[in-house]
Amino acid sequence: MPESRNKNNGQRLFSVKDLPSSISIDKAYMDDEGNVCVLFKPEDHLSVFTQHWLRSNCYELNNHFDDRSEKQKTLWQKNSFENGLPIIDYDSMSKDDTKLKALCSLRDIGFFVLTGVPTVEGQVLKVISAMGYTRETNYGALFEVRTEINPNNLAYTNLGLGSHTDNPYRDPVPTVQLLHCLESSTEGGDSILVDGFKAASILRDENEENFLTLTSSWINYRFSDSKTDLRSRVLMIELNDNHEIIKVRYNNRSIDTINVPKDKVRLFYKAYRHWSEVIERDELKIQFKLSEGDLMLFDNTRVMHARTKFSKTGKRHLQGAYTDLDGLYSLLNTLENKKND
Ligand code: NM2
Ligand code: OGA
Ligand code: ZN
Repeated sequence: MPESRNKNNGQRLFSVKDLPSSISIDKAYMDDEGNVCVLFKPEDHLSVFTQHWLRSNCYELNNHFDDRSEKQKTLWQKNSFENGLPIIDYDSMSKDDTKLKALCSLRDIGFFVLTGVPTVEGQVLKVISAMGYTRETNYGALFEVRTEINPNNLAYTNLGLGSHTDNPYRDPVPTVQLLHCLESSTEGGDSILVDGFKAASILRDENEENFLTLTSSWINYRFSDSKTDLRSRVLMIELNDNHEIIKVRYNNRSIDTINVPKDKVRLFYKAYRHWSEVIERDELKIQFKLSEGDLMLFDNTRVMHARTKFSKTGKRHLQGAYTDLDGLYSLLNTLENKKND
C-alpha cells in the first residue's frame, strides 16, 4: 500500500493542495511485473499503476463510471418481455446469487417482482432491510395503499393513477419504491410500468427541440397537506455531463405553477405535451396484476408506475415503502466483487 493512503482503509491521506503546483513526470518505466511506474518531481513521488488500470481509466475511452446513466441500462418497452417479466421467488432471496440477480435486474431493467412474500404487515420493511435502508418520509416508514375517506393523496382512493414517479416534490427523491400486495380481490387495480428512460429517448428521437426543452427547463413540484409542504425546483429529464439521461421526474398530480421564462412557456408546454403523449403509448406499457404475496421493486428515478381504477367491491391493500439506489448498488457491487475474487 503506498504511503499516500491509509494502510487499513485505503483512504487518501493528502489533499490536492499538498501537491506542488509545478508537478511533472521525471521518468516513467515498467517494473519486472509489468506495472507502469511514474516518478513525479519535484518530490520524487513514485506511483505504480497496473496496465489494466491505466487502460480502463484512459481519458479518451470515455468509459467513466456512471451506474445511473441510460448507457448502462437495457431500455425496454412492452414487447421486450415476451419471455416473461423478471420474477423472483422470495425464498431464494436468502441466496447471494439470487440477490445479485435481482439487483442486476434493478440496475439494468429498473425493476423486479418478488413472489411468495409473506402477507404479513410490515414485511416490506424486512425486504428492504435485507438489502439496504428504509427511506422514511412524511408518509411514514411504510405507507398503506388502500381506499381511505378524505385521503391526503389520490393514491389512497380507488381512482386510476396515470404513469408517474413518486415524490418529485422532494429533493432528493426516494430513488427506489416497493409495493407489497397484501390483499387483492377488486376488479381492476392492475399495475402498469413504463421505462421512463425509453420514453425520454423516444422523445429525443422524435423531436430534439422538445427533448432539449425538458432537459433544461427547471420546474416546480409541490405536495402539501395539513402537516406538510414539500417543494422542489428540478428538471423533468436530467442528463449527466455526457448528455446521457440519468433521471426522470413525472407526476401530473404534483406539478406546481409552471415558472419558466415567458418566452419559453409555449415551448415548454409543447414539449411536456409531447412527452406525456409518448408516456401514455400502449406499446411502452407493461400491465399485470399484483396478487397477494407479490412485491414489486423499481427504480423511481427511471421506471414510471401507474394503476388502473378498481371496483369498490372487494379489497385491495398494498404496503409501500422507499429505499435508495446507493445502498442497493453498494450491495450489488460487493456481491459482484465477492464473486470475482
Ligand atoms: N404515496 C403513496 O408521490 C406521490 O405523491 C405518489 C405517494 C402517498 C406515498 C403517492
Ligand atoms: C403509489 C402508487 C399504485 C398502486 O402508492 O405510489 O402509485 O398500485 N400506487 O396502487
Ligand atoms: Zn406512486
